[in-house]
Amino acid sequence: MSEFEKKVIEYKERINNSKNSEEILSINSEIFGKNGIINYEFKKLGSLPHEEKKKFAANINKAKQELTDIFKAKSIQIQDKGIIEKVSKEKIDITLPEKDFKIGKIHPISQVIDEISCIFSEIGFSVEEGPDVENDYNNFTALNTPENHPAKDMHDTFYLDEDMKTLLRTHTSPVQVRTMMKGKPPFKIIAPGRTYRSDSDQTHTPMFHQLEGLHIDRNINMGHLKGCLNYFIKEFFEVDKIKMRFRPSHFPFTEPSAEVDIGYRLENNKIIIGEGDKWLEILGCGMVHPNVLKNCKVDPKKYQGFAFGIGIDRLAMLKYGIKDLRSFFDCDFRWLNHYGFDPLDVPTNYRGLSR
Ligand code: 2NM
Repeated sequence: MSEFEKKVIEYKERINNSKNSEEILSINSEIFGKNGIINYEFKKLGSLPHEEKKKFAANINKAKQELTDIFKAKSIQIQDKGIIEKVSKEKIDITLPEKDFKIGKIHPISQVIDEISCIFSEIGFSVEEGPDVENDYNNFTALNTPENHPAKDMHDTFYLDEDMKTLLRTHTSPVQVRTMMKGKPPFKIIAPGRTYRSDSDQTHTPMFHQLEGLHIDRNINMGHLKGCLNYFIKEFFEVDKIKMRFRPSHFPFTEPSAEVDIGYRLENNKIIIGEGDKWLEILGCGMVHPNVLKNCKVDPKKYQGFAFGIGIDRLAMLKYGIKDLRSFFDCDFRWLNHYGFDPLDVPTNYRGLSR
């Protein structure tokens, strides 16, 4: 056996016994590198007699191929081992109990928005959203609000620039404006979301939540509005029958306009909705003003419809017996743990909205 053949056997063994990629790479350069044994052997070719050259070269190439194959196989083996080791280190035992396990809760306002969306989706309304930062046109002008209207006053509206063109929306109506502008009638949407007014006391927070609805089609009238609201209030309070009354009112964007009261009574200081002789104001509504339709590129000669606006926070307080409006925004974990909802218990109509 030649010196070269002995070396080849030795290297095969060393490759097979190598433990990691650094080791195998250094062996690789000892074999195939510039000063490696393969090159060293090939250099001897020049001094050999012609008839021996072919056999000698073939012998080197055979060894080279064998070493290459072993090297490749061993490399893959080392790589796989590395992956297996890494994965087994990263493995977590999901059957072990978590030490500091805290379950999150859904905020009552989010819960109520989900409930309301669910109720209206059942009768064909879809949910639309828009930005909190609005322009003066979408928030006021398009909605038929005159330039001198008190709502536009600095005391009520948070303006974000000096020329009073950019503001925090004071209601979600700009969402309806955007919806009408970008689409074609009929429209049947609700728009829940955050709204802002410069007002802060026991019953007002500067950020609050509103839900507005809009139904525009060829022959929509106040009968449809009454039926829709009657259905909504019954579903929301999860009662079979409710008392409801419409009082004439005024909004720039509707004509005629009304405020809606629902009947209730008190039992041990708890509000019972649907019976009794007390009245609670819960929402504003009306038939969308023709000027609003015109401003939103809807032809008032062909289309008409109703709109309504509800304060979500007060509705949530009523339904879930929350006494202080400001507690909604205190971010007190103990409060949320008590009043919040199970994240996996999503409201649905068929199995009940709230449990
Ligand atoms: C209310 C009361 C009455 C209302 C009107 C519109 C729009 F964009 F269609 F003109 N959206 N919402 C509306 C009508 C809101 O809130 C008390």
